Amino acid sequence: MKITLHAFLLFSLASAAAAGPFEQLRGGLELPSAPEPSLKTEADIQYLQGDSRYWVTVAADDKYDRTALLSAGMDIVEIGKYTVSGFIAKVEMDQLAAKGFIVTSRQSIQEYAKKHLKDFPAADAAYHNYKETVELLQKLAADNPAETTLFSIGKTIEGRDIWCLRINPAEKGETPSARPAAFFMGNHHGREHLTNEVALGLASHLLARKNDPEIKKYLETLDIYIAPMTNPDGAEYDIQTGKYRWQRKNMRINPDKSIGVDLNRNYDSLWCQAGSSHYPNAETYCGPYAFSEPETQAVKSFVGARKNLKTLMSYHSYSSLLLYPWAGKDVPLENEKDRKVFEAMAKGMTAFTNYKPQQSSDLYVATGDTTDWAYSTAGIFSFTTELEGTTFYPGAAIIDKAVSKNVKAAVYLLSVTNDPYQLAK
Ligand code: 0X9
Ligand code: ZN
Repeated sequence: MKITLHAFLLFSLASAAAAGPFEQLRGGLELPSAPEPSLKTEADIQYLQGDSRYWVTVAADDKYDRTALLSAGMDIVEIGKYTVSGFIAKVEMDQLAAKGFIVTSRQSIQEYAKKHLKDFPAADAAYHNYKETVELLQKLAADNPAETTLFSIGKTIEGRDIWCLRINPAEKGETPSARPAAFFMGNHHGREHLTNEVALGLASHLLARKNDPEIKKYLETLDIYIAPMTNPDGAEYDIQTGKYRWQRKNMRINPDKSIGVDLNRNYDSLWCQAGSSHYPNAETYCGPYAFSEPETQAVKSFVGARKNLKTLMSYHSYSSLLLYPWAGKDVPLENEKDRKVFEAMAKGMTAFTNYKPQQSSDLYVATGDTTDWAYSTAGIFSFTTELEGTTFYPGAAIIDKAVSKNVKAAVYLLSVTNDPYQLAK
C-alpha cells in the first residue's frame, strides 16, 4: 500500500494484523492460537547478535502491494487485510519509505525473538533434524528393501546429501522408469520444519500400509519419490544453537557476506522478476542467476532425468493453502485443459486437508518457484502446500494432525497420477 492511502486507518489496523500468515486469505479456517511463550532475556537471544533483520508490519492492500514488497526484499510471513508482516534486512527496510511504503511497526529480530522464541530441541524433540531424518529414511529403506531405494539427488552448498526415497517395488536403483511418477519435496525453506515431518510421515505411511489394497495398487503401478529436506543446511542452521533463527534461505555466503539464496526464487521460470530480489541480503534473494544453487541444480537434474514425472508436491509452511501455477504471472493458466486438471486435483486434495485452494499468484506474484518451473518445462502438475499452523514453530502437537490430513491428500494425488488428464474429461 502506498502513501496515498489513509495513514490513520493503517496504524489502527496494524495492531489488528493477522494472527497467522495470510490470515485473511485462508477462507475462515481458524486454529486455536498457541499460548504466548514467556519473554526471553538478552542472554537468550545472544546468538542472534549480528543478524540485521527486522520484523516489520507494512501497509499493503492487495497482492500487487505484496508482490512489490517481496521485490523490495521483504519476506512476507503474515497477511492481514490492510497490512503484511515479516522479516526484512535493515538496508532494505530503510529504503521502504522512499519506495512509497508505510512501515507501521518495526522491531529488531532480537526484540522479536524475545517474544516469540521457543526452545529446540527440548520442546520440539519430536521434529527430525537432518541426522534423524537420514536415519529414519535409512531405517525405512532397510525395513523395506524390496520396495525402496534411498539415494542422494545431489549435495548442498555445505556438502550435505539431499536424500530421496524411491518407492517402487519393480524398479530399484536410480534408473528412470516408464511408470507415471510422483515427486514429493519438503523444506525448501529452512525454518519450515513441519514440511519435513509431513514428507517423512508420507513415506512411513505408504510403507507401513504397503499391503493395503489401495496403497499396493499405487506401489505396483507408480514410481514414487520423496525428498523431505531440500535445504538441509538452512534447516540445520535454523536449530544449530538450540534456538530458532527464522532461517529461510540456503547457506551460500554471498559476495557481500550475507547468507543465503531463496531456493524458491532460484528456479528458471521468469527468474528474478516480480516478488523476488537481486539484493543478496534480501530474504527473497533469487541468486546471481537461475539454478545458481547446488540444491536447485540437484532438483533440476533429478526432474530432467525423469520424463515420467506427472505430479509434484512441494511442502511449505504455513497458512493452510494449496497453491497451483501460475505463481510468477498474474494471469490464469492459459491452457484450459491443464487448468481444469489443476483445479480438480486441488479440490480433491483440499477435501482432505480443508486448506484453501487457489492460484499461487492470487496470494502474491513470485517468480522462480519450483512449481512454475516444473509445470512450464516438464508439464508436471505441480503444487505448493502451505501447511497449517500460525507460526513457523507450531510445536510438536501439530505434527500428527498435519501428517494425517496431508497423507490423505497425497494419496489422492497418487490416485490420479497415472493419468491426470482423466480429470479434464
Ligand atoms: O513465497 C514462497 O516461496 C512460498 N511461501 S512461503 O511462506 N513458504 O515462503 C509461496 C510460493 C508460492 N508462490 C506464490 N504465492 N506466488
Ligand atoms: Zn516456504
